[in-house]
Amino acid sequence: MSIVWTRRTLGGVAVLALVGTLATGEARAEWRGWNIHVPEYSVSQGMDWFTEQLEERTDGRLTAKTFHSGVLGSQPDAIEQLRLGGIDYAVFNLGPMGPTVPATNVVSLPFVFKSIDHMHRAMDGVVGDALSEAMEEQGIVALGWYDSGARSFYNSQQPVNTPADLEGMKVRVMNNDLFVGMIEALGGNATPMAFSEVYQSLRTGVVDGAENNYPSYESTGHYEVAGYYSLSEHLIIPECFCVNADLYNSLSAEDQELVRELARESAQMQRELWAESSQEARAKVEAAGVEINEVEDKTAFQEAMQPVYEQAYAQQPELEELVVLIQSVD
Ligand code: GTR
Repeated sequence: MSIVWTRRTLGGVAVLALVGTLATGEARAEWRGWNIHVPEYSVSQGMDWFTEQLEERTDGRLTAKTFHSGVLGSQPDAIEQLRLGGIDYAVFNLGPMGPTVPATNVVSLPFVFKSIDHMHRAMDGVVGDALSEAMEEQGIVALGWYDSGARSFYNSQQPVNTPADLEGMKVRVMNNDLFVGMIEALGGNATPMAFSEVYQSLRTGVVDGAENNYPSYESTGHYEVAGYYSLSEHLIIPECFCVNADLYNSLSAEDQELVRELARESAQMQRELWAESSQEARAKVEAAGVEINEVEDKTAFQEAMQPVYEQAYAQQPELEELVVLIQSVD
């Protein structure tokens, strides 16, 4: 048993309490959380609510601090850090989770969900359960599913209406070969790159475009340097509130339940904020002069991206069953 000092507030007065970490052994006094987004982002707000509640509901026995804006490193690195215990909890997009937990690749297949609501129903049910199990085998406990809307293409050159408009274009993708295949299937050149590097790369022409949802397009300032946003909505990828498995398993059954409940509630709250913030972000980029276009014929993109499924099934046959599982959800 190790002894640690934690601070807690009683009736507004800060007091120091001496507590033993008991079964938690080496666990940090204050959990350390990774987040890629700026503090105003819906994901950040959900995580902040979680940390406040955790401290309040345990009278300061459990405390956590979230480091926003990616200051603890890139997402692929943070996923590894979370498995090793250098980071205790995080909200990750499942896109870059694929190299670590291959089953999660299923949600990175283009047009795999019918809608954002369909994604929520699937993740809150059988699909979420199957992916949680696969993640747990890699030391990651998924406690709740956050929203990340739908991702669309944007670039500095021209509106994208058909796959041919992406031909020869240099497009930044998240770190996962699946997305490289996706851009290649459309005739573009894919560049996997950390989120934090995209702004400069767009500005200097290292890449011509990227793809993301409205809130990320807006909060990163990408709209300032890539003014064409085309509503292809080709990817709907959920995000997970994840905790390091050793830490989670070291908690009492009651604390596990509390942490799970708070993560779920924070996800619920974030989903509501998401819907609002997407509209706000759209209004903001439009007001700044971004040209937004609907993509009339999404089937053309769906058909052009079909090879992504074939390649993925060839490499990971179990994905086919997971796709069927998604399709079994109404
Ligand atoms: C955002 C997502 C981030 C990150 C980013 C990216 O939509 O919330 O976690 O994955 O996209 O494109 O790297």
